[in-house]
Amino acid sequence: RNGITRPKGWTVSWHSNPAIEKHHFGHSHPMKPWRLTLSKSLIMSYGMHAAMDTYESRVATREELEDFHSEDYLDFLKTAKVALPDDTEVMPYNLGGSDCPVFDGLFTYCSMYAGASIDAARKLANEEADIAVNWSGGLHHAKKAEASGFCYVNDIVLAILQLLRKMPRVLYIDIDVHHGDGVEEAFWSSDRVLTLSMHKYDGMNFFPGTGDLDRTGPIDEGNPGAHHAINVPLLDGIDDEQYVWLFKTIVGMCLEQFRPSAIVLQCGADSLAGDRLGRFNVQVQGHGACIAFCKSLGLPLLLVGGGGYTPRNVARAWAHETSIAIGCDATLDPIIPDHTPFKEYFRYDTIFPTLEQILGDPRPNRNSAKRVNDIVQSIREQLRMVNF
Ligand code: ZL4
Ligand code: CA
Ligand code: ZN
Repeated sequence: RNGITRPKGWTVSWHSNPAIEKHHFGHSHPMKPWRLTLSKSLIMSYGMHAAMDTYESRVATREELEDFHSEDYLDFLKTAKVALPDDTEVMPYNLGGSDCPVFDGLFTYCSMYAGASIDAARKLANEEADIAVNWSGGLHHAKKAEASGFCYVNDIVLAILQLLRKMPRVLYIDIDVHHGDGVEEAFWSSDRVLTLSMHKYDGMNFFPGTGDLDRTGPIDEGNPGAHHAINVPLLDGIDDEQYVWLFKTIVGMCLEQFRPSAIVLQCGADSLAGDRLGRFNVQVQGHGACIAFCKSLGLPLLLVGGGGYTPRNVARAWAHETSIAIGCDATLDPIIPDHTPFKEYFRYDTIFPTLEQILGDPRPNRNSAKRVNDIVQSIREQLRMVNF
């Protein structure tokens, strides 16, 4: 127990900062940066930090943020006055409503999770790490000049831009239950980034309302980005078997046609069963199998967080996935260590809490075998138009 050692010749860089975790979005807001503290405490009580290169996240510079975001938006974000969320009088740039409140320390929060993703990407680009991890990142809805869905600065876009300085092609994969619209839009007209998002899609009834199967990129044939957006619209209750099969099949096809030089994987934990906002039945095992599959491809891999609104489930998934990145998952004791802080928190689920057993009401699976096969068939045809 606790004897986790660093595998020889294998480097995982881990980027975190307690300063990020102390921010509050406001009373009963689903996004709780504190879930990062819970995840970190689990990771550290297993002793996993000893097997990684650990870095303290720093704030991204103004210049780094301007790689994607507009100057006027950054000015407003930096100086916006803290205000109680008011959905009837949202400020410019979609700030100040209930989804994207302006809270104390907002700009520091955003700059820091972005700085962490940028540093993580540079570790990979400079070949100083095989896998880089930033669980505080993954804020995939943020636009060039607009906050959206709990996201203010798009750390993923900034990280991919760092990778593209050194590498020809990047595959972006998004297993958050929501559509990764901000990242998709940022690289909409590029053939150097293939974006793939799996998500619940129910028209305008589920945020952000985009991501149907036919959303494949710009429709003008001459546009380099044509066919370079892949969307996997799913219905409620999808289980591990269907989810992991879809993931491996589609990612496998992307690899063949696109030959990426690196993979950025957004590991939003709101696709897990029992999530406060999500509607899927994915377990920690299934979620982790996606991360393990990406690791097995042997490409530089950036893992970022994202959604996840049942904190104890988020902590379980990201601790498990950190162990997969290190390669110590097989030897990890499934019983959550007795000495872990917040142990009582995990006892809401069971008296002998484990890493993989999450609480979540089973939801009826609305995804038929035919539907799942039709999705793969359609994407197979789309990918025929993608050539590296
Ligand atoms: C809340 O309880 O669908 C915000 C947001 C705040 C506290 C009290 C305010 C009560 C659920 C959500 C009023 C809340 C009204 N509080 C929220 C169209 C909407 C307009 C806002 O995982 N109302 C907007 C965004 C999504 C909408 C999901 C996922 C991010 C990510 C990456 C973003 N927005 C309807 C909702 C609450 C709240 C309770 C909420 N907001 C649930 N879903 C949304 O992809 C990190
Ligand atoms: Ca997604
Ligand atoms: Zn989400």
